[in-house]
Amino acid sequence: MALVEVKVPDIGDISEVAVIELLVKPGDTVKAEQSLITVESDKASMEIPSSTAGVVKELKVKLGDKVSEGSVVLVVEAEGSGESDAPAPAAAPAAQAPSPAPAAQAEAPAPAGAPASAASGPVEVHVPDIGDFKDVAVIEVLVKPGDTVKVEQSLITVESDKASMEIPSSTAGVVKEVKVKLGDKVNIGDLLLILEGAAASASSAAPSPSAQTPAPAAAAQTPASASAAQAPAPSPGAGEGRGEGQSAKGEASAAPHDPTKPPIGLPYASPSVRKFARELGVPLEEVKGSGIKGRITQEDIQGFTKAVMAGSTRTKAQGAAAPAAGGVTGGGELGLIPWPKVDFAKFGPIERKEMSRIKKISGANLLRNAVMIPAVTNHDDADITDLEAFRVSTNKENEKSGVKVTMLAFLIKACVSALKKFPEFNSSLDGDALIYKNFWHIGFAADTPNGLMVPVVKNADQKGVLQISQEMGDLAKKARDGKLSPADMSGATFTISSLGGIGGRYFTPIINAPEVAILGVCRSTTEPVWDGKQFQPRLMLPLSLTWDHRVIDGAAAARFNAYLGQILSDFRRVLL
Ligand code: CAO
Repeated sequence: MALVEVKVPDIGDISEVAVIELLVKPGDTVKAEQSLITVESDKASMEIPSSTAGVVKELKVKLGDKVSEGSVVLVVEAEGSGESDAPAPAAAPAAQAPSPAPAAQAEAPAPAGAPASAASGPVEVHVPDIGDFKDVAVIEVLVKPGDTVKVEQSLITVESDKASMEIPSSTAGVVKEVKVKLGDKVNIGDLLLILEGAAASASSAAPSPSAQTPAPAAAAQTPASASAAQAPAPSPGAGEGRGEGQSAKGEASAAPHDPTKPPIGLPYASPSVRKFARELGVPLEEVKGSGIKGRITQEDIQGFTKAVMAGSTRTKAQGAAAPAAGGVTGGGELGLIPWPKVDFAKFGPIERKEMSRIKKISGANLLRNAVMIPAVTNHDDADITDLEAFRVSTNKENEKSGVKVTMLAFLIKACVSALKKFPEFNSSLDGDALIYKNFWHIGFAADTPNGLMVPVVKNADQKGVLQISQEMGDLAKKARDGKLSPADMSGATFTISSLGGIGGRYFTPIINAPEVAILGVCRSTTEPVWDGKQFQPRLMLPLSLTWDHRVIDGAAAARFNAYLGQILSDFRRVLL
């Protein structure tokens, strides 16, 4: 098997572009031309394809790295075992290389019908030279008849399977007729629209023929604010964003997008992710990106879709049509004042560190759950004196088995019993209905170096305390090693968050939607408890039950806690 280095091919006039997505990992089998990474300049994003089929042995780049033509992306064990038929990476065919704005294009001749330098009559606006792109699909039409457009204002967004870009106007004027529609395939020179009262601002600044020529690369090196003699460039971002004011409605007041600035308006996403979102009908602008600079990844689209399907998120269109599950509309409608922006460096030295991916994802979920669930917490205490004695003796007896029983395993079993007695605690909201689940999968919060994770003990009702302890130990280890699979973390019907091993008295855990309740447990302490005649030293376990007030009321929560306390004080009740 020959190891082949796959390098960044000729990507036109672009160097030092940031890696914003890794699309493969070691062990993956890749085909020739399969996209390996997505890179992004301030003009466009594009996927870098593999020149070779094989198995990925090593990734040579990481998120945020800057790459240029010739940079090694990864090492592939080439199919065909290193024989000479394995294409050498350096020979990556240019055709595979997305090159949205090759430098050579800067001097490209004006496309047929390039705008007149100054005109008041109708002027045709054509697709400028867009490099290697042929038959690219129109994915957005950003103006309509009657709109006033400025020079360099984006008119349409086009997309190939490797990159997307906005096509700017070479001329200012009022749109008389748009000659393309969504889904059309366009090429250099194709007629885009007809402008009236057009007067190319280029004319006043530089009457040279090249100045009137839409030349992507030339302008790509020049801020939009520079002289209009610079021909307009296909602007950034590959359709990732529109300049402020450059709305799809094409308001007359629209300011041309400044390509030196990150696009505002539409979100960042690679062409394949945008395509994926379109296929699923996901409104990209409503998806929160978890990638670099808030870039939307395929996982974000999948997560958004799952959340919409589960009823925990609504698209704006859905929000306008009907109330969300449980009658709450989107969090974006809270009308809150903006988050305070403080320059902390003014007050002392600071250090900025990116949060872990897990923290970002769990943070977004926690925020939604905290904001959208009318949650209340009931605190109570359970007498676990006898249970603790039983646990200690069980552990002594089982010393050799290697399985250590902790209080949490008993709590899981006790909670199953309480959930069976109070089934609404084991339910989920579905619009105006409740889904009662006839299975008891208990999630438990596990503290890991990367953040909080919630593995799930499935079918806890069918398992003994020893088996639950064993499974919990395995799952907690997997969590700490970062090896939990999505299946390990899904399906919970109720969650327990135990801080008993750490300390504290009571806390208010946040419900793990779409569940409707969560039990928080803190450290047990020996306390004097009045038995009617005298104070007895009893081991008391603090319980904090948070519940969704749309589903559960305070009386039910108090009963749940009381029942749980009874079981924990005399575990034989589990058998009843
Ligand atoms: N009272 C007193 N002692 C307790 C206790 C309690 N309620 N619960 C556990 N302990 C003791 C255990 O008996 C053990 O003592 P020994 O080492 O002397 O035997 C010690 O605390 C450590 O227990 P543990 O934490 O390893 O085991 P666990 O089964 O209680 O918990 C796990 C496992 C994975 C849940 C835990 O390690 C963890 O990650 N807890 C943090 C959960 C968390 O972060 N919740 C907050 C979520 S909101 O941000």
